[in-house]
Amino acid sequence: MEFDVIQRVSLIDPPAAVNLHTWHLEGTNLVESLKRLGDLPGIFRDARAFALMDPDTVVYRVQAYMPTTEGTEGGLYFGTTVIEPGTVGGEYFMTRGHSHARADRAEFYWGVKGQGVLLLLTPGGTIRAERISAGSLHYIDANTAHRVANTGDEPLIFGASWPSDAGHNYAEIASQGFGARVVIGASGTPEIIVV
Ligand code: S6P
Ligand code: ZN
Repeated sequence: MEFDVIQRVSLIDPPAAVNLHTWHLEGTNLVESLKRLGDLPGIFRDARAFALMDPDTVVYRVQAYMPTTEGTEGGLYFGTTVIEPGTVGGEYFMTRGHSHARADRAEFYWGVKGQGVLLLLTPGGTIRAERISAGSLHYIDANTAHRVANTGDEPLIFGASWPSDAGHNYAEIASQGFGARVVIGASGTPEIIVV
């Protein structure tokens, strides 16, 4: 069968890709960041244990595919986070945690590998916690601060997608804390304590 060709559209590879084994992103418009213990003063409860640890210890790495300018309304971003296993005085390694600068912007997280806890905090102070594991899907509602702790003994990998006009507000969590901490409980398993 023959087609009347008006115009051919060239078939191209997309500008970015996800390695489905490591969830490492490759391509253009990627932004990467790495947080070491020394970059995270004041977020763990046990300041003495924190002071005794090597500040160069890597806690987590983030890669984000940001194909539009930050602040663009209607766009989307895609990211992966890898949190190393470890604790500071029995409190699991975790992300800084944030709400969105445009607080009415929601986000998806999904578990890729490892075990973790997603802490969620509403402006009214309600705290929820969801278990993260390979394949878990987490809808982070608008107006909800979020932080992730790695409760396993291997790196925790999770993916995220959020609006390109969401932005980040770290100041609120930094000054007020999260209201809950994920720690090793008496039985040696993760426990969430309200503080
Ligand atoms: C962005 C999204 C994630 C986090 C990342 C690190 O909205 O929630 O990419 O940035 O997991 O967490 P944090 O709290 O240090 O930004
Ligand atoms: Zn977010």
